[in-house]
Order: sequence, then structure tokens, then C-alpha cells
Amino acid sequence: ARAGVGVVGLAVMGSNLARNLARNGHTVALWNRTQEKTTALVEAHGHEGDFVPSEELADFVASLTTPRCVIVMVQAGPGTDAVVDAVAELLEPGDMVVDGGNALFGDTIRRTEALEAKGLHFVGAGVSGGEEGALNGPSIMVGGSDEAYETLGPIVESIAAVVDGTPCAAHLGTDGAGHFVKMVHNGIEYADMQLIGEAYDLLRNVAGLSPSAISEIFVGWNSGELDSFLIEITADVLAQVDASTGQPFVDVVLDQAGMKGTGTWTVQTALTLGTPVSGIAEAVFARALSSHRETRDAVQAAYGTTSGSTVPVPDDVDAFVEQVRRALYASKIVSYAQGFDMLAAGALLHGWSLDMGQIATIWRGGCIIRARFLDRITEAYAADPALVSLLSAPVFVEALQGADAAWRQVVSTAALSGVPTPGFAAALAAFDGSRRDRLPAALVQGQRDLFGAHTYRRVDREGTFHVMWGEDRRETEV
Ligand code: NBP
Repeated sequence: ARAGVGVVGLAVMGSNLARNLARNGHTVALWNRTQEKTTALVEAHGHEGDFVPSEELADFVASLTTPRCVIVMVQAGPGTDAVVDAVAELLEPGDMVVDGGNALFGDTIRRTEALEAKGLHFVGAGVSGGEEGALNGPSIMVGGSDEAYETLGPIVESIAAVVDGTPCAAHLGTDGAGHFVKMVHNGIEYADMQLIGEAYDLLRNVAGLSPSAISEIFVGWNSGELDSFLIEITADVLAQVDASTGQPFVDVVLDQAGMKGTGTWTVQTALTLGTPVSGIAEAVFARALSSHRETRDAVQAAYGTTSGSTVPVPDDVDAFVEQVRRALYASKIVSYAQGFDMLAAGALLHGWSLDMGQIATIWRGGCIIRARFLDRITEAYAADPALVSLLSAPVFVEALQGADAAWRQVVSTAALSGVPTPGFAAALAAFDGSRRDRLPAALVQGQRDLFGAHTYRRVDREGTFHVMWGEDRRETEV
């Protein structure tokens, strides 16, 4: 036995992670259900480092030094169960299985219990950054025991992205904490992409700018407070010209967005936790709406398309571009605040002591939402570790106050123009909802008390009350 770490599952993510490990000096044991993938990896990249391939899973396990560390990178769900169970059968107490796939955090909690009952360590590690990140440095969100991280920490920190000398990998909490944080990260990614899409739509269809002109604008935005991977790649996508038609690439792509499920998980989980992640939810629903071609056809046939602005093109296009930039930044702040609220709610329910500043720190590199903006979040939590909402952090108060007028102008212009901006509008509504002195929730409580005797509390004294609506409408204390 001579391999210090093993990788099971050598599709795109597993192969790249194995290569990253080998390039960083680890001797890496390899196994894949379909042998050809193992052979192909060693043939193409064997020179990059020290690999120990095995045909049989038992030989793979035997090739690892003890305590063994097996990283599983297979399809989430039944595939992961099958592999984790098969590997666990062959391991000895003290060994460790790391699931680096996109597992649902509840599955990770279940698998942790099952493996710990056998004396094994189980770690759920969220790996972000896609195939490029896996190869060159992902962001790694680790959930598991302190003891497991003592062994695993140096391994994951050696292959993670590094920003300002800090590896983008950390132990965030026990069992499902890593996969939970990864899931919320993916949800925030959905919201970010939707907001950027809305900004593009406004610049294109209200301001009448071309994709290449908008690409230039995004390049400019990328040197300011919106500096991020997603803004950078958006500029690239918008600059692309389709080779076969000479059209802007974005115009030849079918406008039906796909999704693999982690955004949906985030929203489902948020509903269970009771945390309003409206920015993420609107992003998931916007992708769903885009894919409902039949509904879109029927509604278009009934009403006509809303393309073409019904309000005049802004006189001062540069001023409008700046308004959209501010609206985008403000909406992004709200969407991250909602994501961090959800992290706090999950941590409370599952007993994880998540360090919010640390999470923002390890999202700065490797992952899709990497952005300069995350430093502001880290600073906000450093200044006040008990911060209740990112929206009340001074740095974001200043940003939202500065964006307020532009944000409202953009949302109203969008509505008048028939350009859908569910992300911008939901963020603004969430902001206004949170800052409002009195909400119509009072009326809702009254309705609930009338039709269902659900009771209400009063603003002026303690207790729970009910009005005898069907009788003399007398208030009773219950
Ligand atoms: P896939 O998610 O496409 O899974 C393919 C791998 O799973 C292959 O190695 C396949 O073996 C193996 N596998 C399956 Br499917 N069922 C199996 C079973 N019952 N027993 C043994 N092996 C089984 O691979 P991926 O795209 O590399 O992703 C790996 C993990 O990383 C997933 O959980 C994914 O969600 C996550 N992830 C992916 C990305 C990304 O950008 N692709 C980003 C972040 C996280 P075979 O070769 O024999 O079919």
C-alpha cells in the first residue's frame, strides 16, 4: 500500500480532482466502475503525477495507506449510495469516505450516521467550480467530524483555489454542513445569473444596445464593485459571434434554460426552513418559465409579444446603464443576504456553528460565484460576528442607500416596458418588506382569525386573542 488518497468515480469531476491531487504531490489510487475510464486517465495524464490504478475495488482499497481516505465522485443519489456501501464494506474502523459529489445534505446526514455506526468517518464535501475548478483549484466546503478534518484538511487545502494566501477550503461543521452550504452556494449562483440576465435584457431591449456593446459595458462593470467571474464570463458570451450565421451567439441559442436540481433543492429546503430566498426562487422559476414553450406560445398568441419598448428609449443611455448597474448590485446584495439568512436558519436547525465570514472567504476562489464583493461580506461579519442580517451591515446600508433611487427607476421602467425583471423586483420587494414599519400581515392575521379562528397577538399587550366573528364580535383572550 502506498497511495495516500484514493478517488472512486473517474468521470469528468473525479478525473480532474485525481489529477489535481497528483499534481500536488499526492499518490492517488484510482478506481472506476467502467475500467476504460481508469485506463484512459492514466494513459492521457499518467505523467502528471503518481497514480495507482486498480481494476478491482478490493485492490484499490488495498493500495491505500491506513487510515484510508477514499474520495467518491460519482452521480449523486443511488449511484453514491451504491459506491459508498461497496467501499465501506472493504474499509476498516478509522478509515474515511469523502463524498465530493453534489449530494443532498439530508442524504449526507443519513450516510454519516450509517458509516459512523461502522466506526468509519464520513465526510460530505461540496466541491464547486465545475471541471475547471476540480482540475486547477476548486472551493471545497467540508462537513464532518473534527477528527476527520485533521486528516482531510491538509489534502483538500493542498488542492483548493488560493486567494490572498488563504485556501478556499474549510471545515464548516458536522455531517451535512458542507453539502448544505454548497447547495445554498448553488442557489445564490442561480440568483446571480438571473440578475445578470435581467440587466442584459434591459440594456438590450430598453436601451437598445447590441450584445457587443453590452459586452463592453460588462467588461467595465467587472473592474468595479461587481467584479466577479460571472460578470467576466457574461462579457465573453456576449462578445461571441456565431460562426455559421454571423449573428451574435446569444441570438442563436434557444432561450430555454436547463437546470440540474440544486437550485430547486435550495428553494425546497428554504420553504421547509421558512426563510424567504425570493431571489433564488425567482431564478429557478424564471428558468422553468423559459422552458415552458407551449405556455409561452399560447400567451404570445393571445397577447402578442412584448418585445419593443413601450416607453421611449432613455434619452441618456449612459445614465440608464449606470442605473441598471446600481440596481444589479443592490439586487445582488439582497440575494446574498437571503442566502446567508438561509445558512443561519439551517445552522440553527441542524446544530452547525457556521462561520459566515469564513464561508464568504472560501467562496472567493475556485467557485462560480467568486467575486470581489465576498470580501465585503467577510468584513461585515468580522466587524460584527452576531450580525443579524447582511442588509444592516454599514457597508451594505451605504450601498443600498446609494442605489435606492436607481433601483426603483429601473424596476418601474422594466414594468412599463414589458421587460420581465423578477429578480430585481423580488429583491426590491424583499428589501421594502424588511424595512417597512407596518406590514399587511396584520390584515392577513385578521383574515385568518375570521375564517379559521387562528388567533392573533396585539401590538399593545401580551396574550393571544380571537374575535367572536360569528357572534357579537367581542374580543376574547385565548
Ligand atoms: P457524473 O455525475 O456524470 O457521474 C458519473 C460517474 O458516476 C462515473 O464515474 C460512473 O461510473 C459513476 N457511477 C454511476 Br453514474 N453509477 C454508479 C454506480 N452505481 N456504481 C459505481 N459508479 C457509478 O460525473 P461528474 O459530472 O464527474 O460528477 C461527479 C459528481 O460531482 C456528481 O455528484 C456531480 O453532481 C458532482 N459535481 C459535478 C460538477 C460538474 O460540473 N460536472 C460540479 C460540481 C459537482 P461509470 O463510468 O462506470 O459509468
